[in-house]
Amino acid sequence: MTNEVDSALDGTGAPTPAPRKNDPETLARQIVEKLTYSVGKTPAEARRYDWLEATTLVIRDRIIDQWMESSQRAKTSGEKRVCYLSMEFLIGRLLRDAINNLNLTEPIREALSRYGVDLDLVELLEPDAALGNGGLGRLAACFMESMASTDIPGFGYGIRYVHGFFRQEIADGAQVELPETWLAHGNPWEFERRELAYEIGFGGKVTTIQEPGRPARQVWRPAERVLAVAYDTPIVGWRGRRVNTLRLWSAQPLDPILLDAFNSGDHIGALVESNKAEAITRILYPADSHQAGQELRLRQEYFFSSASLQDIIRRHLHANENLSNLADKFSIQLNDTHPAVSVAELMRLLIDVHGHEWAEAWEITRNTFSYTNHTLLPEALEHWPIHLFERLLPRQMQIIYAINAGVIREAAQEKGFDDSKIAAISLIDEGNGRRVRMGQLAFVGSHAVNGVSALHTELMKETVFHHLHLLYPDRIENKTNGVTPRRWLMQANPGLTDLVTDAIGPAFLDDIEKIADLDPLADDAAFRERFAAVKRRNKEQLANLIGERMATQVDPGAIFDIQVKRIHEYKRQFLNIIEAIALYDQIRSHPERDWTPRVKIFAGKAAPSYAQAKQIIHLANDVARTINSDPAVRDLLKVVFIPNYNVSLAEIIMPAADLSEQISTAGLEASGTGNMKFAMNGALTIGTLDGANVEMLEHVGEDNIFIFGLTAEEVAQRRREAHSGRSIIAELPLLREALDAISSGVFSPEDPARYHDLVSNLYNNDWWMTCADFQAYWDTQRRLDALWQDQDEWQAKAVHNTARMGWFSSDRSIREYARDIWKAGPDA
Ligand code: GLG
Repeated sequence: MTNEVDSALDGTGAPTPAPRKNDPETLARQIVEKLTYSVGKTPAEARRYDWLEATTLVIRDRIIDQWMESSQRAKTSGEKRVCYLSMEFLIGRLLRDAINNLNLTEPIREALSRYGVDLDLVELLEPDAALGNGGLGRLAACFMESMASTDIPGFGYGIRYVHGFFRQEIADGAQVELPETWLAHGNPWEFERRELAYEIGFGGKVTTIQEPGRPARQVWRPAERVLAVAYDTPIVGWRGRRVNTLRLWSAQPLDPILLDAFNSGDHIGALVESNKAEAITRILYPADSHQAGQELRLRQEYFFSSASLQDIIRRHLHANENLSNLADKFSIQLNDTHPAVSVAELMRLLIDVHGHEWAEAWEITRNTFSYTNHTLLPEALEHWPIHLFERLLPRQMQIIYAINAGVIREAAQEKGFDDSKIAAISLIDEGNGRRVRMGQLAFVGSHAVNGVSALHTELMKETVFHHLHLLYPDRIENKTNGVTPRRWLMQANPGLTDLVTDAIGPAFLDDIEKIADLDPLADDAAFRERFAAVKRRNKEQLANLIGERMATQVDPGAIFDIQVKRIHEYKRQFLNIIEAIALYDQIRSHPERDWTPRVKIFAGKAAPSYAQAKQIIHLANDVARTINSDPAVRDLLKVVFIPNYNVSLAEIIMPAADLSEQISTAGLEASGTGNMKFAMNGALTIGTLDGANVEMLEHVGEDNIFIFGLTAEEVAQRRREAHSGRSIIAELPLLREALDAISSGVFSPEDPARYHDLVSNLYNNDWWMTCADFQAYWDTQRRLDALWQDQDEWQAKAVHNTARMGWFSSDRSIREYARDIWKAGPDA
């Protein structure tokens, strides 16, 4: 890319910056300039982190030119803008992403090498921005990148947490949580926007004002107020074509210190208000697929929703007379129910602040919002006790009651819903001590509601939103997730990217579905060999990391069998560990057989309060310790748990997998996105018919994916019947012996009863179908062992996976959202 675009600034006649040159010579000079004048070091004195800062600043300048151009274009063209409201953006490191998308990787590498500096080592020092928990937050990050790459004027709105997702250490096999401090040394990617600060209220009272000859008005006088201050991060699209904004809100007190209190000697009391305000954006809640029901969480949700809506309204009124046409100019996507209070807040702003009538406000609201559901797990569906909601957000509560009354009227009058159906759609759950149901609120306040895979969307219609679907049958649609091929293929796997470019030319870089041209090369022995060689190098890199971090030697010649994701019972890491134990047993009992060597790799974090998940981490580590030190298994089986899984680690792991474990209990994983990253990088999948695995099967073909186990329907059926694991365990000696070994303390001799409950739970209640699916899983693993012996076959299937996964790009997802839901973007 040339980057030689004139930055049309703001039309004030200010001079435009000169076009920037991108040759290594110029870049090297500019990096040294930044090092001198911004960092204050000479090249001789500079440490690696100084080079990081100088390089980042040079790249940042180039981005800013494009950023201003993109924002100006969106403003003046009046095109519809898309706002993605998300409590989480798991963006990871940004430097490599920016360099790659500006096509500057080689010139920057060369520029730095002139000073003996290695770009790869410099990049490693950038903190990994972990403002998210897992799939949901990472999806938001992929979507931001894809919106910029597909030329959609997208705007991310979220929270600038001071502490992101905790750092995980493993001590004596158990998870330990440590604070994460990504902002400790400043953040060159963000720009504070002091002029963009909004007041956010909490608590207080609502009074009715009745002026003669006018309709009654409600006025909310909050008891507490804090400021939301904007911090903007540029998000660069592919080839730098468009740069969009991620705007994160930070909470600040209106008065930093209460001087009266301070002067009267109450030094701590003087800071109470300020601490309370700042607490709102201090830390990310670490619960994934689980409702975190504390008051602070509701404060966070309302805080960022209100700030974002006030900002959107300001932006709209900049170019429009009033808010009547808001929905023509802005689409707001609610990422899960975390921002669902926005529905009530927008109504409040429209009616109380901007004087719209209820009916018109409701029309605008519904036309503006759309909502994505990410899970059906009952424990993850957000609902807030009425008393808490009312105390914190009294006016929004009134509005929710009024919305509810309208919906119920419609259901009763137009659809003849009876009481039980009304109870199911009501925004108020009368059963559990009266609660506000955020899913229902998001649903009724949106014109489109989507699931994240075909199966999940169908299950949404049948389960959580069954009755709302009957009431509004056109509202639910599917938008299968995707992942950005820039980060997850090009940056994470440069070896494969070069190989593919060499084989089919560079067109797939701009249109990833063209990677399908690779498909016939699966039959070409020479190509397969090169493909396998790339994989081998990636595996060596991961093996080195494991050797360095954990002092465990693993053989890159073995199958790298990998399960990395949040630790959750439904994701069934436990099933994978049991299989490892059964295999260990078999290798010891039958050393004479021709075993296929395997390295089982795990990584992932457990929510700090999720006891079962923490036990599973402990077990994985205990099993690893025992197996890895047993000379009887030689190099045939190794088990590794890599601590502190995050985006950067994933970028090393995904390209190094031979086998991807996607083994959730069918019907419970909404989509998955790790499954896509692995397959794109040529891993074969062993998985259940769950989430997006179902669509991956359709795309890669049944010969190239290894599906086993109960279907979602069978799981639901079994759950309705008795579901003890006892009878299954009695019939399967492999399973029984593995469980006996766990519960008798073979892996935890220092504390033999450690896993007693974990195992006895399985006997009593096989809720996650671990026992029910065990045999099918075992058999499928043994088929894979056999397949590994035929490397031609294995590698051909791996090539088919890479070639056929283009559809799972988040560019495709985003184009579908733009076309069907937002009606925005270049094709609108
Ligand atoms: C959810 C689901 C995943 C899904 C992701 C993104 O559990 O299956 O892929 O959102 O839609 N809580 C999540 O991470």
